Amino acid sequence: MKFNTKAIHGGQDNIDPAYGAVMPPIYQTSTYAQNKPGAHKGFEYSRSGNPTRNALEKAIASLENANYGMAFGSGIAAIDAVLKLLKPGDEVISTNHLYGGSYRLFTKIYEDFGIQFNFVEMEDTGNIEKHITAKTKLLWVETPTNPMMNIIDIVAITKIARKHSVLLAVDNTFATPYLQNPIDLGADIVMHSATKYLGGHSDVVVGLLAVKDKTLANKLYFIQKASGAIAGPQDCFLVLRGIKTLHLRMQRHCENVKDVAEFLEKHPKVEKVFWPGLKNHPNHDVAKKQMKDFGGMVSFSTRGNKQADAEKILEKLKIFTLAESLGGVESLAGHPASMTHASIPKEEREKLGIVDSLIRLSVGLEDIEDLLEDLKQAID
Ligand code: P1T
Repeated sequence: MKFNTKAIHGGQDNIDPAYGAVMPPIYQTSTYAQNKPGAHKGFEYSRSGNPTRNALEKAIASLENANYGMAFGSGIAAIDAVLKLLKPGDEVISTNHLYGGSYRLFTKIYEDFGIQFNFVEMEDTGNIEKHITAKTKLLWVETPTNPMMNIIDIVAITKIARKHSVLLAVDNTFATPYLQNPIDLGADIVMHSATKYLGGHSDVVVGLLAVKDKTLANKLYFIQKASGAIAGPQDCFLVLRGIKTLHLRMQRHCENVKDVAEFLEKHPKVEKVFWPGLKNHPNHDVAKKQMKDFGGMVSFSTRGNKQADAEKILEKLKIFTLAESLGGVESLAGHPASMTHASIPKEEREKLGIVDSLIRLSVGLEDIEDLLEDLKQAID
């Protein structure tokens, strides 16, 4: 099946053997009757498996050209499950640009459990090999990065991961499987905050993993069951419903963001625009090579770099809602330094370009004329 067909049908065969419902029913049950001990219809207890969750897990495996999927209670819970593959003393090399909550999980939880993280600029792959030791077990990549929209070359990193026999995990939240399939590029694990584009309607918090290898999948299923951070059936249903229009929504997000980025670039009060579709973006060529289009997110800073200016713009926006999160049908605007990336120390944050005037936009599906007008009146 091609992508659009997979978004609607992928992994969804025989989804309701009871009545043939076209959408997977919400199996709001904790447990399943057994005829005699061990004689059941494939499900025993909803922490270890639930038919609605199973449908979503199959859907994400299909979309990411993987063989196995796992659904968790949040994107962070999905990342947490990947980190539980590690042991004290192990080392991780992570991109230095990443979602603030991932950074917080790494440094405030897992460093205390004896795992060491090296945050390196992965746009230059030479930096990675410099930090690899016999203890390195995992490379953690986020691309495009949140909120600077840097692009990391997944194929180049795959070569390093293979050479040193370490796992490569890619947070594919910003790109979605519509734009980029890390497993096809050689990654071992793909992670999604399905809270964003996959759910697509800002009404659910869910995390997903997809993997190809059976042994790795079994370890992750064990962690999912043993640690228990599963997604509930109602939430899985909402993500399944969102996925059915992913291709249409992403296409329009990409069209709208292009016009927004071009508008921002020309505005005299805007200093810099961060969007991988711009020819002057430092990783534009890599983005063109590994992504189908450039996504729905754009960030920009204003001349003079004053937080007060960013705050004024954010207060004046009418159609863009000032809120954390991204990837819904509605346009959102955020101030990374005080919101999504506040957990990164100021000095570190500024080195990454997350300056006080930086504004991040999740460009939604409204009419582009209205979005441009809203930005114009707020920035003017
Ligand atoms: O929020 P949650 O579903 O737990 O997902 C965490 C997460 C992981 N990875 C990336 C790239 C993310 O952007 C996020 C969540 N991000 C936001 C809430 C935000 O506004 O950026």
